Amino acid sequence: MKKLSQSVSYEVKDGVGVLISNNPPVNAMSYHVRQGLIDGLEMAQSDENAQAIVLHCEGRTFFPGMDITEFANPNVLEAPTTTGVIEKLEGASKPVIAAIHGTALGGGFETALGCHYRVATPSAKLGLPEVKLGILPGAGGTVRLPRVLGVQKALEMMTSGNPISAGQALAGGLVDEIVEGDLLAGALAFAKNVVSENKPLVRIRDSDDKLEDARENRAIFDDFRKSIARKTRGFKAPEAIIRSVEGTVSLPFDEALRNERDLFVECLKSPEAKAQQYFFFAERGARKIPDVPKDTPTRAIQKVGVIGAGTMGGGITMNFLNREIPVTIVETSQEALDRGLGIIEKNYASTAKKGRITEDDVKTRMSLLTGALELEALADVDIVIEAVFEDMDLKKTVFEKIDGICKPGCILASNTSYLNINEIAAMTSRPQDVIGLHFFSPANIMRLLEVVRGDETSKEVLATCMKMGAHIGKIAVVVGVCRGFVGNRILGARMRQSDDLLKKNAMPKEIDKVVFDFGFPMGSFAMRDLAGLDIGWERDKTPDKDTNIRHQLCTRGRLGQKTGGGFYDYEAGSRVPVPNAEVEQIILDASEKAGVTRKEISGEDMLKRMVYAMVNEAAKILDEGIALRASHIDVIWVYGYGWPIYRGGLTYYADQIGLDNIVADLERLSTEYNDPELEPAPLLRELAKEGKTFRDYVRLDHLEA
Ligand code: T1G
Ligand code: NAD
Repeated sequence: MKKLSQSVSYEVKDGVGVLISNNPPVNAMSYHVRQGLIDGLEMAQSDENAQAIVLHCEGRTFFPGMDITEFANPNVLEAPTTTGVIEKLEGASKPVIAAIHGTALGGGFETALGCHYRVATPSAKLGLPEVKLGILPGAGGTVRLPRVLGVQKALEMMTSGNPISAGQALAGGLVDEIVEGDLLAGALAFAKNVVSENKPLVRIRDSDDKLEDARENRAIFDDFRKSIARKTRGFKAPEAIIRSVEGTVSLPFDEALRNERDLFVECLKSPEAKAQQYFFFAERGARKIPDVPKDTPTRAIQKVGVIGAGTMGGGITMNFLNREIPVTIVETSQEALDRGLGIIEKNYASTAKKGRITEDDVKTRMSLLTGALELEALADVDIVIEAVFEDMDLKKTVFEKIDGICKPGCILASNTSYLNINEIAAMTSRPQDVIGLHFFSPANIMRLLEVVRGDETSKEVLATCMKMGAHIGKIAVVVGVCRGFVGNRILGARMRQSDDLLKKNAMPKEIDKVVFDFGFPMGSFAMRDLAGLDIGWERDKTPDKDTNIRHQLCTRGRLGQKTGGGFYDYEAGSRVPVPNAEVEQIILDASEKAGVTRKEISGEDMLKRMVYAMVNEAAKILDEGIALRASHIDVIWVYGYGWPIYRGGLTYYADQIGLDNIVADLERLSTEYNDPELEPAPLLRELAKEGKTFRDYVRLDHLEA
C-alpha cells in the first residue's frame, strides 16, 4: 500500500489498482484528497499490474462532496480541483469503477459520474445537494446528470437537492450494479469482469441522446421555472442550475462545463451561498452541548407514553410510530380518545393514498398504538410526553400523578409552549428526570424540537432526549427556561411590533407584505389566521375590549381560516388571504377609540421594527444564557418559524447588517415610536461598541464545568 497523501493511498489487488480514501469523519474531498486522487490516477495509469482502477472510500461513506470548510479559502478554486480529478478519471485508458457506500453527494457523486462504471451497496444514497448550500454542482454534475437521467429528472434532482436510493440510481442508469456483501470485493469482481469481457470505457460525456427531447422542446425550462417558482422564492441557486442545464442542451460538452463553472463561481460568491453554508455548520453545531460530552450515557427509549390526544399529542405520537416505537396515549374521555386516534389513522391513510407509505406501514404503525383513559397505563414506559391544555395547575396535577406512577428512570417531559419547566419539575420527586420537549405544530411534520433544560435536568436525560430527537428526525436545540423559551419569546417581540404597527400605521396586508417579501412563507396576521385567533383568547378576561383588534374579530366569530375569516377573508377551500374592508374599519375604529392618530411608515421601517425587535430579544436571550450560542437561535427560527435560510438566520443576518447599525436604528425607532421595547439590549450595545458580532459571542459560565 503506497500512501499518496495524508488521506489517499494506492495498492494493487488481483490486477486492479485500488485508490483508497480515508479522510474522517466523512471523506470530504479536501485538497489533500483531490491531490492524492490525481497522483494515484497517474500512478495506476502507468502501473502494468493494474488492468483496471477502483475508487474506494474507507469509513462510513463514499465522498459526500467538496470540503465545505474550504469554501472560505480564497484559493478554493485553484488546482487540485474536483474537475481536474474527474478529467483524469474519465480520460483514463483503463476502466475506472466507483465503489459507492453511504452517501455519494455533490462533488463525490460528480466524481462517480466521471468514472466509467459505478457499483453501490443497497443502502447507498446518491445526490447533488449543492442547492442547499446556495450553489450548483460545479464539477460537471449539471452537464453529465442530464445525459443519463434526461433534463426533467435531472432538474428535479438538482433543484430539490434530495438524494436518491441505490435502487433508484440503478433503475435510472446511474449505477451499473448493486453489490450485496463486501463492497470492495464486489467492485474488484466487477472490474475484472469489465477487463475480461473487454467492455467499453463508458464516458457519460460521449452520450447526449437523452438531451434530444429538450433540444426539440426548449419550453421545458420555462415550464420547470414556473413549477418551482413558489418553492424556491428568494433562492438564487435553482435558477443557476436551470441556466447551466440550458447550456448543457445547447452547447458542446466542454463549453457547457465552462458555462457551469462560471455560474458556480458566481453563486459561490453570493451572500445567499455564504448564509446557507454558515447554516450548514450552525445546524450541526446545535447538536453539541458544551458540558454534555459525546460519551454521556443515554437511556433506551423503547416505549413511549403521551398524555393528551389533541393537536399536539397526536402529531407527537406519529413521530414515534413512524420509527416503529410503541406508544400509549392517554385521554380524559373515550370520545376525546377516539377523536385523537381517528385523526392519527386518517393522517396515515392520506399519506398512504399519496403513495408515501404503504398500507402495511399504516397497519404496523396503528398496531403499535394503544389508547388509555388512565395514567396508570404509563407505568412501564421509558418516557412520558405531556400535551394537555396549556394550564399550569393542570400540568402540575398531571406531573404529580405520573411521578407516583411511572417507573424509576422514566423521563417526564412536557410539551408546554410557554410554562416554567422548573415549577412543573418541582411537583415531582425526580426533577432531574423532568425536561421540556417543545414540538411545533404539526408535530409530525415540523422538524424543530426545543429541548428545554430545567435547573435540575440531568445530563443523561438531556443527552437521551437529544439522541431521541435525532432518531425521530428532529432538529433538537437545547434552550433554557423562560416564558416562551427561545422561539416563541422572539415571536412575541415581532408580534408586539406588528400589533403596534396595525394600531398606528398600517393594515394587515401592508405589514404582511413586508414580512413575506423579506422571505417568510407568510406574514404575521396570515399566520395568526392559520393558527386560530382564539388560541389563548378569553372573551371576558380581555383588557381594553374596544381597542383590542383580536377581541373585536373573535367576538364577531372571525377566528381565522377555520371560520373562513379572521384578519383576512378566505374563499371556501382556499388559503389565499383576501383583505376585508370591514376588518380594516374595525382597525381604524380601534385606533380612534385609543386616541391614536395613524401615520404613514415606510416598508423599510416596518421591517426594521419587527426584525430588529427580534434581534434585540435574541441579544437578551443570549445574555441570560437561555440559548447557548447565537447560531442556535438561527437554527430555531429557520426550522420553527420559516426564517428564510438564504439569509442564514436572525443573528447571522444582524451580523451582516452590522450590530452598530442596528443599535443606531433601534435607538431612532425607539424614540420615534416611543417604544421602550426597542431600546437596544445591553449585550447588543456592548458587542456593537467592541465591533464584535453575535458569532463572536460565547457565554458558557452559566453551565457547571
Ligand atoms: N465538508 C466538510 N465537512 C463535512 C462535509 C463536507 N462536505 N460533510 C459533512 N461534514 C462534517 C460535518 O460538519 C460534521 O462535522 C461531520 O462531517 C459529520 O457530518 C463541486 C462544491 C455526509 C450526509 O452538501 O449532507 O461538493 O459537526 O453530522 O448526519 O459540486 O454531513 O462532527 O464537526 O452531518 O451522518 C456537497 C454535506 C458539497 C453534503 C453525513 N455535499 N454533508 O450526515 O453527519 S458542495 C454536501 C451532509 C460540492 C461540488 C460542490 C452530511 C452527510 P462535525 P454530519 P451525518
Ligand atoms: P389541544 O386542546 O388540541 O389538546 C389537549 C388535549 O389534552 C385535549 O384532547 C384534552 O382532552 C387532553 N387533556 C386535558 N387534560 C387531560 C388529562 N388530565 N389527561 C389526559 N388528557 C388530557 O391542545 P394542543 O394544541 O395539542 O396543546 C397541548 C399542549 O401543547 C399545550 O401545552 C400547548 O401549549 C402545547 N403546544 C401547542 C402547540 C400548537 O400549535 N397547538 C404547539 C406547541 C406546543
